[in-house]
Amino acid sequence: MPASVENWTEQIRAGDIRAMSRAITAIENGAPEAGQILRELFPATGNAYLVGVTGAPGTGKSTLVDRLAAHHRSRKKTVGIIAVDPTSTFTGGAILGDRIRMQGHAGDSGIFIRSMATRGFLGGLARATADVALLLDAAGKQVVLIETVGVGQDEVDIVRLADCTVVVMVPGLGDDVQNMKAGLMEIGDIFVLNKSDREGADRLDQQLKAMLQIAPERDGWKPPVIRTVATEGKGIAELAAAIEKFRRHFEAAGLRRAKQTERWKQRLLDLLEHRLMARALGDASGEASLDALAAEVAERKKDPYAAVDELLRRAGLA
Ligand SMILES: Nc1nc2c(ncn2[C@@H]2O[C@H](COP(=O)(O)OP(=O)(O)OP(=O)(O)O)[C@@H](O)[C@H]2O)c(=O)[nH]1
Ligand SMILES: [Mg+2]
Repeated sequence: MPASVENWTEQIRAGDIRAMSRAITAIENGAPEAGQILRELFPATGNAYLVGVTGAPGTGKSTLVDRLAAHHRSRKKTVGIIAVDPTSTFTGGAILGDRIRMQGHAGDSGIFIRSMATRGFLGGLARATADVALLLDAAGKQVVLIETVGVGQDEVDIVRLADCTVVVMVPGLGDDVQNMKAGLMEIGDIFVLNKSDREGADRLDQQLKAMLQIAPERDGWKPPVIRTVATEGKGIAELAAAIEKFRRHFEAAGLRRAKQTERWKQRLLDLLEHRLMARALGDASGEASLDALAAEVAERKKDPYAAVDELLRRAGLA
C-alpha cells in the first residue's frame, strides 16, 4: 500500500474533514484509491448507528435530520449526515438548499455533512452511499443520518443499509395512507408525522395507527407514530427516544447480528454485480459499446442474448 494512502486513512480516522471529503469524491468517482482506503478502514467500522430518513419530497426530512443532529450534538455524540438525491445527476439544486439549512452546524467538527447524487452510467448510488457510511463510521461518527427522497429502487436499497428506518409523512399532501406507496409502509421502523401543526394531522395520525395495527409485526416490534413540528423542534426528543428504543429492542432480542448478516449478503451481491458490470463495461468505451449493441438489438440485427454473450466474451467472462 502506498504511503500516501496510509497517511490518508490515518487522517480520515482522525476525522480530518478535507481527507474525508477527498475520499468521498474518490468513492463517487469509483477511483481505485477508494477501494484501497475502504479496505484499510473496514476493521475500524461497525460502531456507528445508521438511521435512514425517507419520505416524499418536501415532507421536512432535512429539517428533521438537522434537528436530530443538533439533539445528538447537545449530548456530545458525533454525527455524520449523508443527503442522497437519486433524482439528481449532479450535486446542486435542491441539495444546495440542504447545505444552506445545515450551515447552523458550520464550525462544529463533531458533525460532517455531505450531499450525494447519481454519477456515471453504471449507477450504484446505493453502493456509494454505503461506502460513505462506512467511511463516516471509521472516522468515528457515532450516529450516521442518511436522508433520501421517495420510494424508488435506489431509495429502498439505500434504506436497506440503515439500522433503523424513519419514514416521514405529512398531512394534506393528498397522499392518504390508503393510496400511499405500499413500499413505505413496509420499510418503516418508525413513522414520523411531521408538520403536525397543520390541518389533517389528527386524521392522518388515526389512519396511520389503524394501518399499523393490522400490519404484521416484524421481529416483535410495532412501529410507533411520532408527531413532530420539525421547524420548531417539537417531537425531536421523542423521535430520538424512539430510535434508541428500537436500537435496544434489536440488541436485547439478539437480532442485530442476523440483520447485519442479511445486510452484508445484499451488499456482497451488489458489489459482485458492480464488479462484473465494471469488468464488462467499466472503461470509457463501455457505454459506447453498450449503446452500439443496444441499437443493433433494437433494429433486430442481433438478439439480446447474443449481445450479452458478446459482452461477456469481450470481458473474458464467457
Ligand atoms: N409548517 C411546517 N413546515 C415545516 C415543518 N418541517 C419542515 N417544514 C418546511 O417544509 C419545507 C420543506 O422542508 P425540508 O426539510 O427541506 O423537506 P425535505 O423533505 O428535506 O425536502 P426535499 O429534500 O426537497 O425532499 C421547508 O420550507 C420547511 O421549513 C413543520 O413541521 N411544519
Ligand atoms: Mg431535503
